[in-house]
Amino acid sequence: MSKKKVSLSRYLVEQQRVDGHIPGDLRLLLEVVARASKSISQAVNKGELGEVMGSATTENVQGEMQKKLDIIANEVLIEANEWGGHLAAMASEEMEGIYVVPNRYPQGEYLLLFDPLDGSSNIDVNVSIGTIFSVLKKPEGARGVTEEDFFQQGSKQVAAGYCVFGPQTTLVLTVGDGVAMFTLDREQGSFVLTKEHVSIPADTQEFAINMSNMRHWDEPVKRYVDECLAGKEGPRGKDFNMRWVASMVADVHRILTRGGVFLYPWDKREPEKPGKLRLMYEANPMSWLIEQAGGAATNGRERILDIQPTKLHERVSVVLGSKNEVERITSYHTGL
Ligand code: P6P
Repeated sequence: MSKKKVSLSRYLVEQQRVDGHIPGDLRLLLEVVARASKSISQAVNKGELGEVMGSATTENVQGEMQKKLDIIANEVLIEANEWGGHLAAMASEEMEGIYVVPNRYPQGEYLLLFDPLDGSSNIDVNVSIGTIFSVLKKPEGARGVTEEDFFQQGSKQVAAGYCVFGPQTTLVLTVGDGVAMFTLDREQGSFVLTKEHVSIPADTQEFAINMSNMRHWDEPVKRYVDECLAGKEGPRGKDFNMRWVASMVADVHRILTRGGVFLYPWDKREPEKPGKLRLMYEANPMSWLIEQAGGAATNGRERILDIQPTKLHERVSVVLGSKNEVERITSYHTGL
């Protein structure tokens, strides 16, 4: 007898009812995000057939040329979530300020943050991309909602995840009870549980970094990568493999699936910036997933989830993945 298929809805109901992990409104929010992810997957999968490829004429708040699909994904997430009564406001990589739920809809107690389509430079070359999301609670007693209400440490997240649009469309989620993966069954149109209690090996022989930036790195990163490249004959006594998809969702998914370490460190190209990746809607959700799967995530010196944000789009240096590897890299930075 084939194993009974557990849908995302059933998993969330059980997390709500059996484990008491998530209130009804949070379950509703996650169902809506999953449904929006299916719509984004459909648009992404159309490729050239959907006339949504190529750049739009606008730039986003980061000054990056927006791809039409970036804009579509952002709109899908806004429209799917604004009317449900579970959210107070949203924040997106594609929007400068927060989006407060319009008065015509009931306000909820959650704050939703997202990178609607991360890795968008890969859209035109048909390489995996994804939607990253993070859920916070609106501060108790706050009347209305302001940008400052979003400035909470990543350790305050109540849910986090991503949906990777690759050979499969897979939703990866944590509500604080480990990491579960749901693969989209296109015939049924529903996400089906395909892996839970995801666990990352503490050691690895695979690192992910954009090697073309080597001359710009700080010494601790150069030391770490040089030791990996020295292989068996070097101080690590083992050979390493390298991967770099240039799509954080794809690189993190590989690490959750088979281990590894991912680095996007500070480099001297833009010394005033701590790194390229954004804290609130890229590093924080990915770091919580990695920690929930037994891995670690630091900015090279401190736990990413402990960083106190001061700006919505602030950037951060990221080292995440197999615990022992992250601890080694962090020790090279701190000397501890
Ligand atoms: P680079 C995609 O643009 C992104 O924000 C992450 O998904 C990815 O890890 C990184 O930037 C890739 O950056 O400099 O290698 O193109």
